[in-house]
Amino acid sequence: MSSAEHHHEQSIWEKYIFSVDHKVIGMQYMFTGIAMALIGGFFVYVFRMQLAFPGMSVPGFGTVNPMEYNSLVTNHGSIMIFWVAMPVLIAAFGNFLIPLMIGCDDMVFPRLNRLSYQIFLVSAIILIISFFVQGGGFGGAWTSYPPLSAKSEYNLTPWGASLWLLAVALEFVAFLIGGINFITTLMNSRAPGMKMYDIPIVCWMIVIASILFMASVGPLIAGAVMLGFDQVYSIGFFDPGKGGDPVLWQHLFWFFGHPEVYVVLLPAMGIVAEVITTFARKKLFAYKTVLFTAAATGVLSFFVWAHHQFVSGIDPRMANVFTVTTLMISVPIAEMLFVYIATLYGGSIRFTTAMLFALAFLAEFLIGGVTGIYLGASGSDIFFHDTYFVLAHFHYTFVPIAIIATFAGLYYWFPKMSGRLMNETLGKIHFWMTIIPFNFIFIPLFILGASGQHRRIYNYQNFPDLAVPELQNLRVVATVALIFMILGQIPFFYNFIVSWKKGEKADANPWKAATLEWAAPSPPPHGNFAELPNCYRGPYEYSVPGRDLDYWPQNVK
Ligand SMILES: [Cu+2]
Repeated sequence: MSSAEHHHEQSIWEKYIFSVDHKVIGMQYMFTGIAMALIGGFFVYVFRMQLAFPGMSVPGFGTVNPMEYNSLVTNHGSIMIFWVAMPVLIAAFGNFLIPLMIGCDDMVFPRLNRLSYQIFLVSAIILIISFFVQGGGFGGAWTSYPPLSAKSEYNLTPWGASLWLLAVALEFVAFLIGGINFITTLMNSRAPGMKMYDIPIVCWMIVIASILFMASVGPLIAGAVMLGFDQVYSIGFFDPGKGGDPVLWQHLFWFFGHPEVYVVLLPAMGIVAEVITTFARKKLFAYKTVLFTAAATGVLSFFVWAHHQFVSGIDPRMANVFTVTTLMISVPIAEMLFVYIATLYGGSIRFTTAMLFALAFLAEFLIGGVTGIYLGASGSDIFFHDTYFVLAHFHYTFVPIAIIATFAGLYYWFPKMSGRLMNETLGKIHFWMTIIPFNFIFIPLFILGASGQHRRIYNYQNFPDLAVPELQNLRVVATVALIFMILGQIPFFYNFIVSWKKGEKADANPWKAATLEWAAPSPPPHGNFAELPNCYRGPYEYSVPGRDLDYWPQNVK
């Protein structure tokens, strides 16, 4: 883009609605993701109230019938993964950060970038519409297994199921388009002199995640088309009565679904790495190790999917293979956690709110990782499968990823986004009001799961064999903790909204960080840098104003 194009007067319309500026698109993704998180959060409030106090009239919703329960659970999962974790961690941070951190003025394809957001927005609107069609929102779980999702007597929400499928497919298109932009921009638009190993680790993580997404989503899109035909024309790709195979869907889904975990995990780990290096005042302990283990994790993540299918009738010999690959994948992730801990060692640590969230990510994600080992081993999985143990395990991975690491990133880059500082006291109140209730929600669910409580049951009073009725109190503890966690977000929203307008003004580099985005003004204007940075005099020889010279950036050799 020419500089003349950068500096013409823009109407509000051009500036906020149809902008091609990567920062505006990033923030559109962020605000849409936060809005969807409110919907997904409301859903979990409703169904957890039903689980703790079956049959009660839930304030703000009313009584929950079994169909509504299924629909709330399904859409809570779908929303949190596809419309919250992915848009915020990849699209919002990727768009906002990549051009700023590699020192260029915008993405390579700004209009494609705008198209990506617009398709994403349409997908979100279609999903919301699907809650109100005949039969209600899709209730066949976020994994959408046939026959619950195909045209059959078991699919009680046929309209909701088809709209859900359409919304997910469009969401994938949006992220494919966005991923193309991230990869080409990282490869082509770096500041002159910035070499591969000078790229900030979070940019690498987002790009590796985009590649993983692209490589894994193809089979699922094919599967989605087949499922669509099953829904509308009863072709029977997944129907044994017509010669199809329902387990085929499970393979196509989890071939995508497991790499998907790393699609959101890697950006989260990148965010945490940036926050930790800045607030420990140290370079990342082993930059190349993190980079290569992330890539290795990505490759390995394509060979673990059938650990979701140990009880689906797959060949037990295959279960052994997938047990081994699944246990192997914990090695690189553990290695990354060790690098982060080694980065803290000997550092001059500042306990800002962003840093607290980053540290909490390491501790909480560790619990998620360790409990995954029991599920990855086919012997123990046969017991734990479809219990609340699974549910508690993946919430100990996804909540650290999609909530805790996201907050670390939001608190850290807020001054760059808004030009103002957030209130740290309110931030710390928010931190504790999030972390403490979070553990009180899911530790009881581990206990319930290990005691045999089955997932996806609407009213445990009716199914004493699957419910451990004597542990009802634990369900109440989890629900009450959830309400505390939801209330704990009020200080965040207050802080975020008020600080955006009236917070203390931030200079270009309030944290004295060393990466390039802090060389741009806060907030950066359209075009980002007054003069585009160059790194010809060696890595990071450009000066980031206010950089704390006591420490060096992560990648100086
Ligand atoms: Cu998996």
